[in-house]
This record gives sequence, structure tokens and C-alpha cells, in this order.
Amino acid sequence: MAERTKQDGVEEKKIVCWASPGCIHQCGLIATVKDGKLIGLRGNKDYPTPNHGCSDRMPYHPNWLYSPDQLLHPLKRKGERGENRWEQIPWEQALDEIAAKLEDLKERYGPETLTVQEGTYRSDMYPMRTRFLNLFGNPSNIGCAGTICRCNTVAMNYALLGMTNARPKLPNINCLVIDGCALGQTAPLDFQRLQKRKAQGDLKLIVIDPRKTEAGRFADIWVQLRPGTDTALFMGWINVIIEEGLYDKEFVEEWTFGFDELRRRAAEYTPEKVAEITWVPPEVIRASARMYATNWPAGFHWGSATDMLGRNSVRVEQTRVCLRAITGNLKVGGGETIVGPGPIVDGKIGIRDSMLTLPEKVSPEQRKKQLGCDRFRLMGWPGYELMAKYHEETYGIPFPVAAHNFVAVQPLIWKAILEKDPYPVTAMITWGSNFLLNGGDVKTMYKAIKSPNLELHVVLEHFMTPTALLADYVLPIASKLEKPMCATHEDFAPNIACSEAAVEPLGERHGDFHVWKGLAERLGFGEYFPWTTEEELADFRLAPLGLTFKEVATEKYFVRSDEPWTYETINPRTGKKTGFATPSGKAELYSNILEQLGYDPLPFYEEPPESPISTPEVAKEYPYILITGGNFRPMFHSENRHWGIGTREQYPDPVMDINIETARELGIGEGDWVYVETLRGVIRQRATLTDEIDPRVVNVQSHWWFPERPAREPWLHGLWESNCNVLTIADDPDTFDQITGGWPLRALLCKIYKDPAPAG
Ligand SMILES: Nc1nc2c(c(=O)[nH]1)N[C@H]1C(S)=C(S)[C@@H](COP(=O)(O)OP(=O)(O)OC[C@H]3O[C@@H](n4cnc5c(=O)[nH]c(N)nc54)[C@H](O)[C@@H]3O)O[C@H]1N2
Ligand SMILES: Nc1nc2c(c(=O)[nH]1)N[C@H]1C(S)=C(S)[C@@H](COP(=O)(O)OP(=O)(O)OC[C@H]3O[C@@H](n4cnc5c(=O)[nH]c(N)nc54)[C@H](O)[C@@H]3O)O[C@H]1N2
Ligand SMILES: [Mo]
Repeated sequence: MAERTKQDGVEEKKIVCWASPGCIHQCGLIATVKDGKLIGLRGNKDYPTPNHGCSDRMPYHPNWLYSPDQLLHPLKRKGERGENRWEQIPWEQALDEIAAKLEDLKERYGPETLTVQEGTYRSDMYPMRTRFLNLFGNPSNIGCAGTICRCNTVAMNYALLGMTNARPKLPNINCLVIDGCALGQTAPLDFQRLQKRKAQGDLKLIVIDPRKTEAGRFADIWVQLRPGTDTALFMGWINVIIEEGLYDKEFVEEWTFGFDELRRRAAEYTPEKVAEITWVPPEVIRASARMYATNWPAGFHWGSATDMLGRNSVRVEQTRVCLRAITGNLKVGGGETIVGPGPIVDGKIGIRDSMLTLPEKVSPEQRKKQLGCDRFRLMGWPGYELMAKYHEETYGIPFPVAAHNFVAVQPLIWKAILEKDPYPVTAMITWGSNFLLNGGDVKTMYKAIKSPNLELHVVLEHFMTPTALLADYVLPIASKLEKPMCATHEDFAPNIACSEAAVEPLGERHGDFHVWKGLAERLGFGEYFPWTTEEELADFRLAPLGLTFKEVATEKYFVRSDEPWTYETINPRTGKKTGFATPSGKAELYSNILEQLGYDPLPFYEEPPESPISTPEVAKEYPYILITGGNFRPMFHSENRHWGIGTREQYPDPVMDINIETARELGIGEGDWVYVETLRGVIRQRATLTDEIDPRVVNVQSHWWFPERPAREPWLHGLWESNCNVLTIADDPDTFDQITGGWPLRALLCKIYKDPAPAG
């Protein structure tokens, strides 16, 4: 165990490299702090997921933390939104004024008039935000990246299995399928593990991606499909696996529901038909399906690519769940076992995120007002209520599923602001999100937050982002390096993780908790926020397990269940096998929940809303298929773009991938600035020529802005130059995933041409 010293003003703190400023792996680190200042970091060898020489952002944390651009004081807007003129005000004043305005707007328009905007998992305070909203009487009008990144697949898993599944454990499996995930760039630790495992020579690897990713280069089969067609491909796999009798008959018989219906549906997807849709030859479809089915245990490492397809995107996960189930990979010992709630130690359960959210405070009438939940029902209150019911019935534990994944449909919030339809949305709190970079269709978002209809916009941030520039108040927030953390990760995992703060908050910064609590107190429900600090709240969460925050953060790191709860676990309440928390008690190939919510219970393929087949007229002028994203090292979303941190120095410009042949036809050379245009708008990025992408497909990077450009309008730190969400769609609900409301960020149509101006 690392020594904790306090000589010569030097201290060591056990922290976690959380997403922002760190990465998704959340490795344990030791922070060296001298006279209160962070001076160094190294991997914590005792930590269960140790840092293996990661060099992406960890070495730059001190530069990031002490960047002169960090926000240190609360700011109030002077002049118009976007003029970048601010007055520094005390926290008390900021919270008083914001609370008073919220009170006023609530009185005029009802509690549903408030929306909260957020990005991907940035905080352990999600339960506090939902607690706040529920007490305010808001129907969870949350606009969030989760709808197009993982929370939708989690919701689908809850619907079909009553729980969510974990990533496959590489040492235990014989076949890995990577679907729409650029592992080498986005999960480097998993990629290192994969390289090692593959080098042993006994792992079959299938990579499904329109681009040949790092893993694609050493895959046994690279399935180079047309973007947006994964559901068709997997229906083809199901067809082959059932037709050839490669499924797990015992597991199907005992533990699945609706096999015959699935068989009939899949019969429509012959490899020949699927080949036409996906561009993948029928023999590759057959070979990959056989490889997956005959190398048990097998698992998917799925990325977020298929979450961003808009219409029909969560159906991809439905097909993957069906594949996991029919091949017996969900069974104990299989590639992707389902684990129930936790952490449960000695029969006692720690306080999960969802147990802190007080959903009972929102009346049925208010719930109905959640924006989008009448049409897109799985991720809103209708889905929540159904799934919570089966979850409670099955486990007998009085807590719902991860309540805070159940959100509104973000683009419908912009519509409600602009058109007051179905009612006016007039107040917005944005935290952990630079949505002008990460949301779909920037022009619409921009119009909404510039609109006088939006009477209050508060942003909780570390840096002055383009989104923060369009706020009325910007509150300086302590980062994960400056505050303790305690999380069940949106209840994705049956464990609780804790970490210390490395240093005291900079300047006048406070953790997000301070804002939710401060506003609650001023709005008259402060008694529900009795904890004075984040650490006290963490102690409260751990108390049922007889643990304290300090113990977990510095010694145990994680609290895990003694024995993870699976469908085979004998439920102490009933004395029977627990089964799956679904209406049938089984893994549902035919989904009763989807049926009850008014959807087709079986998976099926639909064309992307914009494609050579669904919109041939558009394809004439915009002939290439566009993917936006493909996250890359060393950046994390829109963060780390400031010069002086060390990351931008490594990666100064946005880069897009074009096939060499396509580039030659268009006179585009390596490194040229190229315009990419869709029906929505135009941006530019620098060309990288490659033969590892289909000549008909173009991939641009996401989240690009330029902090060095002027802040004030019209620049907004280079918001419009290379931001791929200038190109995406979010204004037409028919293009959204009909089950979750996810909007289309990929598989769109574009044209490309060379920048006639010299580079620079
Ligand atoms: N076209 C297209 N769009 C995409 C994607 C794509 O591939 N293509 N990817 C999508 C995906 S998968 C995701 S997850 C989203 C990512 O979207 P986000 O995760 O929202 O990423 P950012 O835009 O970087 O915004 C995060 C902001 O939160 C701030 N922040 C970090 N930690 C904290 C904290 O603890 N508290 C507060 N208050 N603020 C904090 C950071 O400074 C940053 O400005 O983007 C999505 N958008
Ligand atoms: N360095 C770094 N790491 C990150 C992040 C980061 O910003 N930077 N963000 C984190 C977050 S929140 C997320 S969600 C993950 C995202 O990371 P991933 O899950 O890896 O997703 P992406 O990087 O967006 O793209 C993955 C791959 O999908 C392919 N693709 C595009 N369209 C399709 C399609 O229709 N079908 C299929 N099968 N493939 C397609 C692209 O070619 C790309 O190679 O990364 C996490 N890790
Ligand atoms: Mo994400």
C-alpha cells in the first residue's frame, strides 16, 4: 500500500482518474500534493483496475487543473448573451437570484418549465439532480447525451432482461465481437488487454465497423458494413444461427420467451437479402454468424456508434440481446452474464443512486408532461414505471431501476423553448455539458438558447465553453481532482466506488452538490438535502454496509456484492430462482414491455432516415455516407482543447477520413482542408487519406471547437468551423428512434469538396 506522508508539505491522495479530466477506465491514481498543489500523478498499484502506463490525459492533469482558463468565480452576464461581458458576483447572490427566478418562472408556467441539460457521465451527483427535480415537481425534463450513448441500450436491457449486462471478461471468452467501437482510441486499457489475449492465439475476433479500426487490423473477420445497417446484419446472424441449429436449445427452452416468434421474424432476413442492405457479402454474414455461435462463451464489446443512428437505433441492441440469449451467452458462465442489484454485503444493501431520487414526489399528472414521453416511451416515465414494477416484483427490494436514466427527448426541449409547444420551457440549468458541441443540430440549439423565451440559463462549468458563453450565470465548479467522489455509476454496476479529492477546490469553486443543495434550500425543500458536504453524503450511502467514505476511498476502493445476484440465485424472499425481472420472468426475445408500450415486440430493420435508399433525391446531390464521431486520443469529447495543457499540442487540427480513391477523384490531398456539407450546413476538417474506409463513406471527428478563437459572437470560440453537429439532424421527430427518441448523428448523407482557400 502506498505510504501516506505529510512531510515537507507533501501529501499523497488516493484518487480516481474519472472521466473529465481523465477517461472512461477510471484507473486508481496516487496524487502527489505539495503545499496544497497537485504536482504529480502515478498509477495506484493496489487499485483493482490499475493504471497501466496510460499517457493520454493523466500526465496533463496538473496543466489542466492550473490552466489560466479555469473558471474561478461566479459570473453574471452583462449585455446580451454571447457578448462575453460578465460581472463577478458572490455565490450567495448568484444562488439567491437564480432561485428567485426559478420560483417566479415556476409560478408563471408550472414546474415543468425547467429543463436540465447534461452530457455523458460526469458526476456522482446525478441522484442529487433528480432528487432536486422531483422535489421541484419537474417531470424530469432532462436533455442528455445518454439517449444517444449507452443509456438507451441499458434501457433496452432492462426491458428485455430486467437488468443490464456487463462487458465480457476477456480471459473467460473464446470469441469477441466488437460492434461500432474504436477500442484502440476510446478504451485503451481494454485494447491492451485484447492485444494480449489475441496474442495467445485462441480468441476469435470479429470487428463490425465501416472503418478498419486498430482492432479490425488483427480481426479474424472484419465485417465492413454500410453505416446504420447493424440491425439487418444481426437479424441475418439470428437467421443463420437458428436455421443451422447453432443455438443453445436448453437455455432457449428454459430461460427465454418468444423463440418461435423470433424465428419467424428472422426468417425474413436471409443472408442474401441482408447482403443487399448491408453491403456485406452473404458468405461473410454466414461465416461471422457461425464464428460467434460456435465459439462459446462469446461476447460483444459494443460501442456507442449504433446508439446514434436515430430511427431504429435501439433495435440494434435488441438484436444483440436476442443473440446473447439464443447462444446461451447470458447463462451463468456465458460471455455476458446479467448481474442483479447491489452491492449486497451480508444481506445488507448500500444506497444506490436510484435510492436517493424520490420518484414518488412527482405526481402522475406531472409525469405525463415529460417532453417526448408520450411518443418515445421507453426512456421516459411510461417505461420507467413498467420496468420499476417488474424489478420490484422480482427482487422484492423496494427500489426502482436507475431512475435518472429516464429522461426527456432533448431536441423536443429546443422545440418547447422556441415554439412553446406543448408548453413554454423558460429555464435551463446546464451542468457537465457543452451541448453546442455534443447535441444534434447546432443551429436549432443555438436559436433556442439565444431566444428571449428562455428567461434563465445557468451553466455549471470548469471552463468558458461556447455553451457557457450563452448563459446568464456561469458557476465555477470543482472538478473530480478537487472533490471526493462516491458513485454507483448511474447504477450500471452493482458496486459503489469512492475516491478522495486531490486538492482543495481552486478559487471560489464548489462541487455540483453545492448548487443542487443551495437551490433546494432557497426553494423551500432544503430538509431533503441534510448533508453538508459530499463526504457526509457518501457516509450516508455506505452506512447500511457499516462502512465509511474514508475507509472505502483509501482502502477498499470498491464495495462489491459478496456474490453477484444472477437469475439462478435463490431469492431469499421466494425461495425460488430469481429469474429475469421481466413480465415472463425470462429473457424476452419477444418483448412484453415493448408490446405494452405500444411497439413491435420483435426486432426489425428500417433504413436510416437519410440514405441512398430512403432519400434517393438527397443522395443525388449528397452522395457520401457520413459518420460523425470516432472519438480519438488524447481528447475527451470537447475537453482538453486548450493550448498549454499538452493535449492540443499533440492534436492541433480536426481530421476526417476519406478513401484514397474518393480523394483522388475529388482532387483532395493528404492534409488538405475539406468542406463537408449536408442539408443542414457546412464545416471543414483536414483530410486523412486511407484505404481503410469504404470509398462511399466519410468519417469526421466530433466535438471540435477552438478556445483560442475570440469568445464573443460571432466566433463563440470557433463554434461553427469544424463542429460536426452543424451537419446532424435533430428537428424532425420522424427521424428519431421511435422507442427512445434518440436523434440521428450518424449514417447521414453529405458531399465533400476541397477548400479553395490556402490552408490555415
Ligand atoms: N455528432 C456527434 N455528436 C456526438 C457524438 C458523436 O460521436 N458524434 N458523441 C456523443 C457522445 S457518445 C457523448 S457521450 C456526448 C459527449 O458529450 P459531453 O460528455 O457532454 O461532452 P462535452 O461536450 O465535452 O461536455 C462536457 C462538459 O462538462 C464539463 N464538466 C466536466 N466535468 C464536470 C463536472 O463534474 N461538473 C460540471 N458541472 N461540469 C463538468 C466539461 O468541462 C465540458 O465542458 O457527445 C455526443 N455527441
Ligand atoms: N479518447 C477518448 N475516449 C473516449 C471518449 C472520448 O471522447 N475520447 N468518449 C467516451 C464515450 S462517452 C464514449 S460513448 C465512447 C465512444 O467510443 P466508441 O464506442 O468507440 O464510439 P466511437 O468512437 O464514436 O465510434 C466507434 C466506431 O464506430 C464506427 N461506426 C460508425 N458508424 C457505424 C455503424 O453504423 N455501425 C457500426 N458497426 N460501426 C459504426 C466508427 O467507424 C468507429 O470506428 O468513448 C469513450 N472513450
Ligand atoms: Mo458517450
